Amino acid sequence: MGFKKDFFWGGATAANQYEGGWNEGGRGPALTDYTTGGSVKESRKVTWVDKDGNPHVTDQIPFNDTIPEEGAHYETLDGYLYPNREATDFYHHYKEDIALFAEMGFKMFRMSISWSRIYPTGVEEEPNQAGIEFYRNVFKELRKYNIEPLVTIWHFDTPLYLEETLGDWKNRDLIPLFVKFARTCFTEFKGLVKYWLTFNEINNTVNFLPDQMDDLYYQEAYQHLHNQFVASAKAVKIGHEIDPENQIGCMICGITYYPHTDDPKDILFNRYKWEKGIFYCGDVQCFGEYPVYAQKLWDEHHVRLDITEEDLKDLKEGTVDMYTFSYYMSQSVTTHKGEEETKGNMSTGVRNSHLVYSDWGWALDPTGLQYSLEKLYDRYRIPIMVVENGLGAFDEVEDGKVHDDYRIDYYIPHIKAMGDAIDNGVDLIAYTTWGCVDVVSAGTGEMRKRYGFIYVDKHDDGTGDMHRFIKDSGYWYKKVIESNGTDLSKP
Ligand code: BGP
Repeated sequence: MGFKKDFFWGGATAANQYEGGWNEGGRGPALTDYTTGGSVKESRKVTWVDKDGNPHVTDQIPFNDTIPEEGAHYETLDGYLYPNREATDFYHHYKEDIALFAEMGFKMFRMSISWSRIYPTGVEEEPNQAGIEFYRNVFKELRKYNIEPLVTIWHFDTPLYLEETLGDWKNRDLIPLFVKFARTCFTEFKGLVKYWLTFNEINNTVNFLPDQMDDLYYQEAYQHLHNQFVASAKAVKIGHEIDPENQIGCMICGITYYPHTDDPKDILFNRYKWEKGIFYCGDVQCFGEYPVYAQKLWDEHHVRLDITEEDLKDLKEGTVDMYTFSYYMSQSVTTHKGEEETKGNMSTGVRNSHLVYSDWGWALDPTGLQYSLEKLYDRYRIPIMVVENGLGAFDEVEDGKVHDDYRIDYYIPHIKAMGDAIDNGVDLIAYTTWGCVDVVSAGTGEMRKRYGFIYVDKHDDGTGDMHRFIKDSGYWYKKVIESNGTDLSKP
């Protein structure tokens, strides 16, 4: 069996981490433009001034970034670098980069559309034509090489104006604004783009929330998610009306959870982790209604959601065509105290002695990918894509080359795991590796956490001439694609 003949091999990126050109072509700012660089030890910050003009620097609170005071606004402060602004400058290098993707034989390229490039504040009546033109040129360039675009409509970048004036996604006024944006994308790029994802890693909003957060925080997080579910469902419906050929997916951050011990309490706890962290979002987006266990999750934090009859109808009518997810790690979870916790950005859970951890504390676990693929396909029975997977690592340039064997060693068992899942019946149709070209890290804002098959000369201090070249892993991936996943041998 193995990979299907028309399997989509490729790579993935996101506008806020890759595109740059933050203040060009009529683009409006997004919150990521006011988020500083950080590291595995030092969290990223957002910078802002209060109504009296006093500067503030606060830790970025993922998925709830509204500034705490009325009259405050995000501001650039001296002494800080804002790496997402220029990122690795796809804006000015897209032709070169797409030619490199083509050289590696990509069949699919995942990217996102920056909302504020199409609607600079989010509230304009008419879209920014220069923004539309930019993406149209990109899609035409991809088509020139027969590379299928896979487009994420929202990848962590709401226009700043909406963050400051409406308070982000906990305000349901964002729903019609997003729907307008999505409609514009479906209309303008009809015939150029067929595969779409509505919200990137939509489950992050609650999956990474510690249980000890207060009830208000949970109330806002679940409302935020509900508003995104409705926005996504409406977009799916409109996308199908505009072009029945469109295939539209959800996108879930796919962590594989394991019970750390055989204590039945851990087995049950693990099941709850899957429900809250992974299934809650997939169930709503694939089945069109809230699962039975949702009430329990809300009750745990006294959450009372604003859900209208119309919302329930929208959710039913806007179910997705594909299930897609990112996969970087598994996590072992336990109810027992005193176990050694893993230390890494975005990761919680306890150390699994069977696994090796990346320099950023992520548990490397290809078997976990097979486990998730089989479990998720069995639940949803719709085509499935792995739209992010990869190794963030320190790369050294030697004589204009990067010998990144460690990255090849990472990919080989992950690709084998996908092949095994396919052999066991999973309808896997695409694999787009994360950060196929070096991009700014979402979690830490670093450049030195590199994932790419393509190296970009850009560094944490903002220096670098942006020249690009293919690393050893990129030449290896080319062979993998040519052989449709049958030749994984190392050079
Ligand atoms: C996912 C995001 C991506 C990406 C990736 C790697 O959560 O969808 O945007 O960045 O993780 O994470 P990081 O960049 O923190 O290494």
